[in-house]
Amino acid sequence: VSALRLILGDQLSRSLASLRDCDKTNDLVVLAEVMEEASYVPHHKKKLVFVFSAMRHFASELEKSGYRVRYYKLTDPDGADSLTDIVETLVKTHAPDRLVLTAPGEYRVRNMMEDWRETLDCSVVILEDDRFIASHADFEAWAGPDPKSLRMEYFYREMRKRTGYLMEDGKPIGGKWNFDAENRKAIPAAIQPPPRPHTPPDAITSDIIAMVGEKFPDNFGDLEPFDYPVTRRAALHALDWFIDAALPDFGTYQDAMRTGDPLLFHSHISALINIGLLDPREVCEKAIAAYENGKAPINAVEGFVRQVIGWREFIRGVYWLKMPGYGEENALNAKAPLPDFFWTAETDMNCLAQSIGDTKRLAFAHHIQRLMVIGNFSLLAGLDPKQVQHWFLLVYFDAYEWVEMPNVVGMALFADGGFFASKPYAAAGAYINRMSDYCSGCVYDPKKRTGTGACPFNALYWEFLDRHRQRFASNRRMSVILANLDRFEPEDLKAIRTEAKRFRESLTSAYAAP
Ligand code: FAD
Ligand code: DLZ
Ligand code: SF4
Repeated sequence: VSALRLILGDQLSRSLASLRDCDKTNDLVVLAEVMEEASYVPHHKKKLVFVFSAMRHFASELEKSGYRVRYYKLTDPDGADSLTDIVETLVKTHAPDRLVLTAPGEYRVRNMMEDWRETLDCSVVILEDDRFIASHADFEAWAGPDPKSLRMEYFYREMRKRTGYLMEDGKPIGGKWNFDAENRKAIPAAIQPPPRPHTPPDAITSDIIAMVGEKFPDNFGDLEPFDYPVTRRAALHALDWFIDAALPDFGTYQDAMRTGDPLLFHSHISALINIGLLDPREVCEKAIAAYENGKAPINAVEGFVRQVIGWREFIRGVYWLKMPGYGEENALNAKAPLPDFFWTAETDMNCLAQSIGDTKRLAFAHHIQRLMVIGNFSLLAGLDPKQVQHWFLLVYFDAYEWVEMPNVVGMALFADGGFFASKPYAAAGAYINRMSDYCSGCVYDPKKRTGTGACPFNALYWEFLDRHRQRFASNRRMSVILANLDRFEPEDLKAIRTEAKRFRESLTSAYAAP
């Protein structure tokens, strides 16, 4: 063997840097299901099925294309517990000249690979993961030395210029960079999203479902029904469906939430991009083609492209800039343990029961459910950022630390003190009531601030602002909100404090995380 090429479970792209110059005759491509990766957090059962099945399908496609592939199943008797064990064994048996790798998404795995440089008896080559549009060096150059704060919007404009996406003569198409103001509508009951294509399990996926059921019975979430794309072909089919059927209304209803349907007009492709089955450039280019062909409006296409070349790339940049140590940040000194209902979805707060219920069922919830329901609750209730990160990393099938951590630490919890969020994403019941149908099915009244039947988000919201008043006083974007707080009568404020405290004390956290 000349080169050993280890492909990680989220590197399932034929265009991957470490496959590009592969010598099909002399090189050995390796993919390995290992317990260490399968259990660094107790992943949702559907996430495990998704990753393993996509890995097995990818390996089998490589084999069909003539690559020499060594695939380790989790249950193989000659398997190993960790990626380190796998490469150590293979280097001993095959004595390759070099181990060729594509840089991993996570810091933890990068450290592991750096250790291999010392411990393995062959050279270790780590190539840049150029499936991302901005390299680490690009992002660092844009951010400048030791930045105190960064804003996605400016990074996004650079990315638009660099890719030329939605640009004409150096200017943004449609006359402005951002059409977000048009993308905040609630969804009327009469509007039904078009039916999605199905991808029922094939024999490979069915085997894995049985294996995950057996080996991970106590992990969070429903194992079945499993209906996610696990091949490049099925991923492309899902993308094409989105572009044709859902993209036109994606922008308008991007922030809307509806009972029983967390997908609505969303693309549902985050996991497919993150694992490598779809490429971020191709998804943007297909969306832009739909705009150019008059099939989707600018607010939808710009909104979508911004998520992918803006937010996704920015979030990754922040992660690598702030690691190590980012996960430890706790600017608001939040210490409360995760309530049991995060695991059971059993709470009489309907918005949380629905959003966590969707998460349990599907290993998915859309952005506003994550940010403005579950994240917002975690922020207001002062939940420990480490526990919240752990939860978000294990429950979603698109979750890898590089994308989960900044979204939780920076966006949802303001635990980095506002490194990239100009103000906390805190909201009372009125926001959830405006953007969803959850409140009509809830025992609480979103319009009531305190007293019997009042929505708990309301007292929590005002008490949160009251608690952090000093910190937010110098934030210009918070001044109007704090001025409202100042108008409360002393007895109102007292009731808010008492009820928020009582509510927080009523939360139980006895359930052991899986
Ligand atoms: P769409 O709404 O259709 O958006 C299109 C694409 O844009 C997504 O597929 C995704 O690739 C990208 N994108 C959009 N927003 C973001 C963002 N904030 N960060 C990174 N990419 C983005 N996304 C993950 O991929 N993995 C995570 O672990 C994850 N954890 C999150 C945790 C919290 C607390 C929050 C608030 C957001 C998190 N997100 C995460 C971002 C976002 O919620 C999901 O990417 C999105 O819901 C996926 O659904 P979709 O594919 O239908 O997205
Ligand atoms: C998420 C995941 C899981 C569950 N299992 C594996 C695995 O068995 N083997 C593997 O190579 N990768 C797996 N992955 C993806 C890795 O965790 C991911 O590559 C790293 O977190 C780096 O982003
Ligand atoms: Fe959530 Fe409050 Fe609405 Fe109930 S009333 S669904 S708790 S926002």
